[in-house]
Order: sequence, then C-alpha cells, then structure tokens
Amino acid sequence: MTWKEAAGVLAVLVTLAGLPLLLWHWRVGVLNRYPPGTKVITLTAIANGGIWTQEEIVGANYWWRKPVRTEEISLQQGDHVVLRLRSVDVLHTFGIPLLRLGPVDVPAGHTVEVGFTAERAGVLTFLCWQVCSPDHPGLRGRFLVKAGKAVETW
Ligand SMILES: [Cu+2]
Repeated sequence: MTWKEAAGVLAVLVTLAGLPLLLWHWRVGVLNRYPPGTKVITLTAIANGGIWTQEEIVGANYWWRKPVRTEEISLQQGDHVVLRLRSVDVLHTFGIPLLRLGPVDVPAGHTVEVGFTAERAGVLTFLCWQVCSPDHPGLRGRFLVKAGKAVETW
C-alpha cells in the first residue's frame, strides 16, 4: 500500500467515524442549550391519519409504518417545557387554548420552538388550529400536569 492509498483509507475512516460524531455533538448541543431541568419535547404533525407523534419521522418510517400517536404527555407542576414542533407534510398550526399559546404556524420541513411553564395542575389540551387535512380532528392530545407542592388547578 502506498502512502497515498493509506491516506485515502484514513480519510474515509475519519469521515465514517467523524460524521456521526459531529451530528451527535450537534444534536446534544441543540438539546442542551436550555436551562437545566427544562423538558424538551419534540412533537411531529402528520396530516395522513391526523397524528401528533413524539417519534422521529424520517423518510423511511414515514412510508413503512404508522407512527405511534401521542395522546398524553405527563408533566409535573412547575415544569418548564420547550416544544420542538415539526411537520412532515403540510402547514399545521399548533396551539394550547387554555394557555392562550398559539396559533403557531408549523410549516412542513421546519422546526418551530415554543415554550411554556406548567404553572398549575390539570389537563392542557393541545391541538392543530387549522383544517389541514380530512384527518385534522385527530391532531390533538393533552398534557397531564400532576400537582406539585402548591396545588393550583387550571
Ligand atoms: Cu390540522
């Protein structure tokens, strides 16, 4: 093996090992930029079937199977939450009516972040705010906020 071949093999190995490492570093960096204790929740909207899901949707699992619908997310009173909202298909609009949060546009292929604090215990419904598809009514779920020290309900 000449030194050029060896350099080529080394370059391929560095790329194969380095690229996933770089991506991992970027993702961890993105998720860690909030204050400690912040709950970062990713919700992805899918028009077909009317689903909000916490699963990561990439091309393969969009076509191969139906993602699990996220109907309920448990929170503790006082939780600081950052929602990373995504859409895989059409424009969806996110909202939590009881908090007067939204409507927040979630364009296809983009990630939109919104934050809120679960100040009181109770049930917070989240939904898609516009008729995005025939399955639009399915695009809803709820945060179940369990009471902490100071019990105050919605
Ligand atoms: Cu909708």
